[in-house]
Amino acid sequence: STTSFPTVALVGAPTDIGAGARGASMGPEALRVAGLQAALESHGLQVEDRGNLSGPANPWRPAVDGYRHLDEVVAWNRAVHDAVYAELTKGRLPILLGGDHCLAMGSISAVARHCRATGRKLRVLWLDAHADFNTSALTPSGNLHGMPVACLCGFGPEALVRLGGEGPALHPQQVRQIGIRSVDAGEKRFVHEQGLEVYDMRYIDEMGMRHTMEQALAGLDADTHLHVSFDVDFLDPDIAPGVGTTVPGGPTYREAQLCMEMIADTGRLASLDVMELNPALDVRNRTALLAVDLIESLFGKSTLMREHQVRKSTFQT
Ligand code: 4U7
Ligand code: MN
Ligand code: MN
Ligand code: MN
Repeated sequence: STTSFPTVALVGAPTDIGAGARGASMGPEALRVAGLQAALESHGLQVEDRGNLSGPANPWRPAVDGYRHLDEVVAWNRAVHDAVYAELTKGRLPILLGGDHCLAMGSISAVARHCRATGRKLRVLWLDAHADFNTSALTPSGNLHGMPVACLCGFGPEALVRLGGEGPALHPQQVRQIGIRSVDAGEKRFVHEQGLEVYDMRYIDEMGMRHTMEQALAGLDADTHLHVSFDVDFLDPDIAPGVGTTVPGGPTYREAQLCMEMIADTGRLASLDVMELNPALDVRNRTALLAVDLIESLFGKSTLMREHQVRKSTFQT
């Protein structure tokens, strides 16, 4: 059956305030130039581009007490939180165009607040080469794009942990991480201690992407809001060179397509982050074009073809 989506709202957050390389600030425009809006519209979606948020410039300073640019990261995330929350309240499906991955604190805190207000369950799929579960004590870099999952789970500075109001936005059990292949030593211990559900590249190699996604998507129901946080460095750098933190050995084009298609099949996608695209490191906007192609699949590009298949997904009962 054809999935119908609410109107999509594109929200640009042009900053690299939490990253270790400059350039993700150009991500939103590269995604627009790659034709994101027209691509989604070609599948029958209504799309409204809200333009770009604004916030402090990147002062490019060293870490203080384990954080780089904490005040600026807080300011940007407040802007993202307010914008994403406003779109959810209006019944829109927000797509955050990053920007570095620290901004997922703003978007996911808004999604969690919306789910609390509407009594819905929340599941977060974290597609990334990295676990992004560092704290100020564990981080080797001080870069806040390596800490958003920890902060969302309550392990971080007050101003970031409380972006969406009282208490942490997420419980670790609401998160599924896919594609992980670079985790720092202390971060790895903390991931295990907190019981995050991680489908790393070894798991995907052994079990395949289909089984991986069946596991990661198990248990979704009609009351579940599914949020996808897509760090473009999830993808193998051979197909996606335009990111600041490449790690070899990521999902291939076909594996990434299947991942997106199986998410689309659930019919539960309700918000999305597209993060860490760095046009300064890209080759003729190739990575942005690939991201647009994959986002199309996330919104059901291949649904027509799938209707001729007999495969039945385990989560559709
Ligand atoms: B991204 C790193 F040390 N773990 O914390 C860190 F390897 O949003 C990288 O996933 C973080 O791209 C990468 O600085 C953050 C590093
Ligand atoms: Mn990453
Ligand atoms: Mn990330
Ligand atoms: Mn990165």
